[in-house]
Amino acid sequence: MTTADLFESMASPLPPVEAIGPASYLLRGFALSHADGLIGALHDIAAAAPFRRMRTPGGATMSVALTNCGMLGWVSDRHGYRYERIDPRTGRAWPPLPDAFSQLAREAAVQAGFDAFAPDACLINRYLPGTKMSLHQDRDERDFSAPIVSVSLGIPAVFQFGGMARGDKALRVPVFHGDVVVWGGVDRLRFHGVLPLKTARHATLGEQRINLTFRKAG
Ligand SMILES: O=C(O)CCC(=O)C(=O)O
Ligand SMILES: [Mn+2]
Repeated sequence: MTTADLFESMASPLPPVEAIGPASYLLRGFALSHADGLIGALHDIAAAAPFRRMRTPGGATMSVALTNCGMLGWVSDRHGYRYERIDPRTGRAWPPLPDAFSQLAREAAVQAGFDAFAPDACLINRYLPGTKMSLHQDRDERDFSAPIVSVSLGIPAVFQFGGMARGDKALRVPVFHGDVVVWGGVDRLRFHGVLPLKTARHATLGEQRINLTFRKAG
């Protein structure tokens, strides 16, 4: 047995969990073994409900492109932010949440101490180099007792995890392909965002980052 094999055999079966708040966790590599399945399902979702850049209520175009799967999809336009059952682009229901998606989200939630997470919405963001997401709270969901489960795929990014006020100092958490961040409970309404992405290339996804956020919206 080589030294590398020895360390491999000693490795914990569970990926490392790092607390980034009282009820917030970074699960390094948690989605890695599921990543190929997730990416396969993503292609089908994007074929049925294409990525698009939405307008904010103020009239600006978001830099990130998005789509959704699940019973409810998050949308933004000049009337505001909200969840809708019908994709305004296609006039059809959003594609269903694949079982592999909801299972991963539930398992990640359990690792973070949130049992019985039953997501009904998955917002899928596509970041190209240079795009970002400004600090915001996820507050369009009906009740805040369920956590948010956020899965990173593709090129790296820096996730900002702030406080309850927009001006609070934000932690900078580098997130890589397969990493999962879960926040809920007392941290559910913390401000968060993503810094502008540096150019990079991922073996499967190329020059992009895909983020899945699972929510209980309805
Ligand atoms: O891309 C991320 O890591 C965060 C996405 C996010 O906060 C959102 O879609 O509300
Ligand atoms: Mn968010």
